[in-house]
Amino acid sequence: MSLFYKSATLFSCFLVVLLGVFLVSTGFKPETPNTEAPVTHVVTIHQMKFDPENLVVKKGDIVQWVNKDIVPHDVTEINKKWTSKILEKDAKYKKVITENLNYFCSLHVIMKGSVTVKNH
Ligand SMILES: [Cu+2]
Repeated sequence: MSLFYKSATLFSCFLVVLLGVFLVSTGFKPETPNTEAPVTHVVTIHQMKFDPENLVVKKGDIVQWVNKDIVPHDVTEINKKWTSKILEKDAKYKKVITENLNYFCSLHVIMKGSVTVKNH
């Protein structure tokens, strides 16, 4: 093997390593779909309020309502498309959020909340 050939091979190896380092440093991940694991957001119901009242989530995230009042509440879609069961103290209700949501408590109609889907 000539000296030229040897150094050319060595140089190619060096380029491959350099490319690897470059790709890693730029955060390149082959065939990684642009999805993140869903996050669970907790809305606490206390003192006759949903807290936080207005929540921003990513599509596919989960919202879990927890009733911390001593009186029962529920979570009802604003147009009554669906409702949770009545939530006694410490009861929980979970929902996967795929679109914007406005809701209220059908037992105390002044209690309202919203979930906004944002994908950035
Ligand atoms: Cu209520």
